[in-house]
Amino acid sequence: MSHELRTGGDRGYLRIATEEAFATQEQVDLLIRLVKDGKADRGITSLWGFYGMNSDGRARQTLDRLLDLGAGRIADMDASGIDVAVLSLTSPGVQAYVDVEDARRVSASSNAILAEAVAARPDRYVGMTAIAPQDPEWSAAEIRRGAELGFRGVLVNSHTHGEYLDHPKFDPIFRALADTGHPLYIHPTTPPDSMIGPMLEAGLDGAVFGFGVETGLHLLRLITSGIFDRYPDLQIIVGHAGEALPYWLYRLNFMHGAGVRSQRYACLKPLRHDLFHYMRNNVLVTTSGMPFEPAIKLCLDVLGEDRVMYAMDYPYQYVPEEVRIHDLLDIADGAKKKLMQTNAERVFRL
Ligand code: 1DF
Ligand code: MN
Repeated sequence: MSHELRTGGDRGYLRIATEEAFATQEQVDLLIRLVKDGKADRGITSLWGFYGMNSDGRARQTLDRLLDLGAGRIADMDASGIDVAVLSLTSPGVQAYVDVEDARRVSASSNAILAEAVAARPDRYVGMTAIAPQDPEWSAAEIRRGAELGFRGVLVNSHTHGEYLDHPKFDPIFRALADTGHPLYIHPTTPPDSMIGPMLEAGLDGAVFGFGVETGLHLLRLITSGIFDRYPDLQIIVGHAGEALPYWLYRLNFMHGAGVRSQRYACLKPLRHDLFHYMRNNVLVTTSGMPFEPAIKLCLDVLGEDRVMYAMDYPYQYVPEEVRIHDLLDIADGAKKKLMQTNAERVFRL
């Protein structure tokens, strides 16, 4: 039971893929330098020691595809029936850099390269702004500049040197998100040194597990810190079927409520709503790397059909067969069109 994968909407919907990565040569060169100089944390040393410096076939091919915003990428989209790719600077973006000037410079130059690619193929590409949380005020200005360049969202590769966006110093970033109305995509990176030890020891620090645990924690910290009470219109997107939070939601909500009531932690303050409310009003999840019917159905059940969006996770998971799995999901036609096309059009204002 297989069908051809064509662009153009022959199945009643366009396919808009929402977590699609690119890299720039400058970004990669600096990551490799960081790793070689021993200045990267353990996770980035593991991740970019592989993708940047290994001759393994998967590493080489992935890097070639990351660096291609031209004909090769469009050909892969055509071959897998992807109409539109929402593009973002690959993990860890510029967030692993120690030098803040490096982070600002590569963030800005990557945004310029992306803006040019989107301008060349506005029919196929949508861009998200890369930021340098090392400098929150600069990042806020870059979010506003990104909106002027035509980007439709902002993507952060989770923690920055072990710091999380619930820290008050990052507030200018949320101010700028509120002013532009852009959604924030929290994409994974490897866990910080303070978390990675037992994962690295077992070879489970990367996309296999560490990514999801760390990114789920990031979103959960933002929710429990009250970010959505301060910014009720803010929309945050996470990939990989919600980085496990939809699955855990009952327990998270129960135990969070109990923790708040017992006043066990000074940092856990009462929120205006329960965790279900924020997940159903402020959070969207994508199916990147999770073409897995039980997980997608759980997300649809927990968050509702307006809050789940398709993603391929190109080029890390360029598996055209997984597009077919999405096409053949046993869900109503209306829900499928929302999943593949119209939720992304609404969220990214396409
Ligand atoms: C991997 C996966 C690496 C994803 C990534 O960035 C990444 C991987 C370096 O498979 O090692 O972004 N991903 O999104 O699943
Ligand atoms: Mn990804």
